[in-house]
Amino acid sequence: MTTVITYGTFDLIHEGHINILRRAKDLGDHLIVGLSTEHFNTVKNKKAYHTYDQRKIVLQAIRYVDEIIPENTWEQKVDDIRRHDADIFVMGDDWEGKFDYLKKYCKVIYLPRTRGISTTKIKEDLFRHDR
Ligand code: C2G
Repeated sequence: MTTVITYGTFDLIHEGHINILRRAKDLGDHLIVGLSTEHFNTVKNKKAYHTYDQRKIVLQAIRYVDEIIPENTWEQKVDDIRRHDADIFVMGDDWEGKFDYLKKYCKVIYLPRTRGISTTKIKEDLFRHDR
């Protein structure tokens, strides 16, 4: 069984998130998502609209997601990869190169981001009543 792992906040789920989750799952048999907690969002200087529990409920309903673990720190990835015996680590290419240190533990793949959509853009458009 090929286990794939990826991480993110996954707030206000949109097709960019779905695209990366689908492509990540297509690389293996079992996809684990490290879901950023409120604490870690603060570390990332990110404010999620939905709470961890709300974002987890949404992720759990996505067919590509097999398992969800909390993401609390930058440093936990090595332990996660070892503990879950992950074969492939996937992130969008906005993170290109940032996680190459994980190549010692598993394959590292950066996939092209979906252009034209982001949680920030959704919030800005709604704020401007563009949509
Ligand atoms: N993504 C994408 N296309 C978009 C938006 C996001 O492919 N238009 C991808 C990102 O590249 C990332 C995943 O969707 O791989 C989740 O994105 P975010 O929820 O914004 O997560 P991020 O803040 O990048 O957190 O330790 C890693 C961090 O937790 C990543």
